[in-house]
Amino acid sequence: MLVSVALVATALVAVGLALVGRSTETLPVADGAGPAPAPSAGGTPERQTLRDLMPPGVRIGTAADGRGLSLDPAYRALLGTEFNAMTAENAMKWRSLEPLPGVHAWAGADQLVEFAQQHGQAVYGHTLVWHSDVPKWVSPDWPAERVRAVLQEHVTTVVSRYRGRVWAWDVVNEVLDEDGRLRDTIWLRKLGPGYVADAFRWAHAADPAARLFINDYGVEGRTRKADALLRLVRDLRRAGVPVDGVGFQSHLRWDQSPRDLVGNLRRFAQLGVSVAITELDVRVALPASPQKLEQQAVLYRRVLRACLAVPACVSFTVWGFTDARSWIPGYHRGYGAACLFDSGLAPKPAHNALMDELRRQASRGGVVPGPD
Ligand code: 9MR
Repeated sequence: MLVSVALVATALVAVGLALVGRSTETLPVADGAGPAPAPSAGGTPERQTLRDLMPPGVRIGTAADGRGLSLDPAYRALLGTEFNAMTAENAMKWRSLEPLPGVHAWAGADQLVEFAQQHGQAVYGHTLVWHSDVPKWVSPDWPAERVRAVLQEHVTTVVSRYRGRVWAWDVVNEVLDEDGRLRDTIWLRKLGPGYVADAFRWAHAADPAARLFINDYGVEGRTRKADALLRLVRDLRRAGVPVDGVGFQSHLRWDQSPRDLVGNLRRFAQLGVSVAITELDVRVALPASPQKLEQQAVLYRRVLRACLAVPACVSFTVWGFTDARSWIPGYHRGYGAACLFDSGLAPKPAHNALMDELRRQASRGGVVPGPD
């Protein structure tokens, strides 16, 4: 019975999306995964999951953590059933992949890619060029040519290794500072602003089929930084640089909603790129209370609605799904409880809100009108 409900809901979503004009591109999963499981395959007979209800053409992803995957069967089970996409939270960062020059440590990233293959999940690669997590052996004292050579080698090696198994890459991450200027990094200092375009060209050469994203935070609403990102993407596209998409990280606070999420996503889409919610979490000031978790749920729902309202939005990814393994308490003192599941892996109001939103949209045959 529940299976047929899920199938009907899925069909209704398909109709709804046809009405709003979303392209229903086939979702490639990691190579070798075989056909993606049937819509209800992720859920137990008793419980539908996000993955069961997500409309075709939009992936539901999460950042994944290698430790959780190796050590915690309950974590593995939820990861495999709730999501049809995953991003390596840390395992594909340069410092993780190449601890010594030319010496690669692929095991952590490979483990995630294999898990994704086994569970019909697409892999979102994160991240090739970033100012953080650069291996210590890369020296700012090197001449520019040497810096350029190791960066190109890194991008080419990593993208080539996962060619056909990673559907999209964050090629450059957080290249803008808070004022919207190119961030002062080793890459900008040594290579000049052209490093951004070069990184996309190197990645494209290594895997012409991968979707190539620029990813940043603080750009979800109409901010000055978002204006600057829009100009940067427009200029790159005009110059023929293979930028396919823009990632909106969306590390939000429970009491602050970005301004005009839908309008902001739309203006990027008008440049001809895909857009994606890439790292959503909504932290609350501790201690959490039922009221704060309800407000948090409103924000999760609002971001999902914004993505579903914009046909160019191809994925909706949360930055970890359980409070037990979130980065927030370690980085934002006094905050936590940012995820869809609590530390005992029980669904929180935010998870219920996403499920409810997906069901409502399916039953109404498309995007529900109203404020974002
Ligand atoms: O969640 C990640 C945390 O475990 C790492 O210690 C940290 C540094 O590598 O990166 C965190 O993830 C970041 C992501 O890679 C880029 N956008 C911001 C994320 C949160 O800081």
